[in-house]
Amino acid sequence: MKRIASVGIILILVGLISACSAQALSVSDVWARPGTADNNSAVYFVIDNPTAADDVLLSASATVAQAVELHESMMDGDVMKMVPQENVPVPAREQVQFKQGGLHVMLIGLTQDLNPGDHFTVNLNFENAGEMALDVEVREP
Ligand SMILES: [Cu+2]
Repeated sequence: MKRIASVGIILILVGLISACSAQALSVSDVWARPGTADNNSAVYFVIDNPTAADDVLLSASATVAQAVELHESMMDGDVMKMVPQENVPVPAREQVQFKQGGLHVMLIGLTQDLNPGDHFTVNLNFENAGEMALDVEVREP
């Protein structure tokens, strides 16, 4: 009887641990617009933070561009302009969308052509979740 009880407790603990590990920050729907060498492109995705802790996207890096910046597009009167972001907060239990006309990872000065179907890597650096390597697919918008 005692033994059955302790097995039960162990199963509960295992269940709790796997529930916790499933609740990690994740990034999905990763894609980039096509571009040619020396021009610019942008990377889009969705960050999902199911955890109880706020996180912050601190920076992004990639070898396919000379510079990589966090930007947000916004309307200034009739003109769409891009504003560099020092970082992007990802609050607890929220999703943050990087999408056309909004937040994006700007690839400045491409070191190679990006054609539809190509894949490359972008690294995101989060305050809590740490470094995350994304497989990016180039796609027509
Ligand atoms: Cu931009």
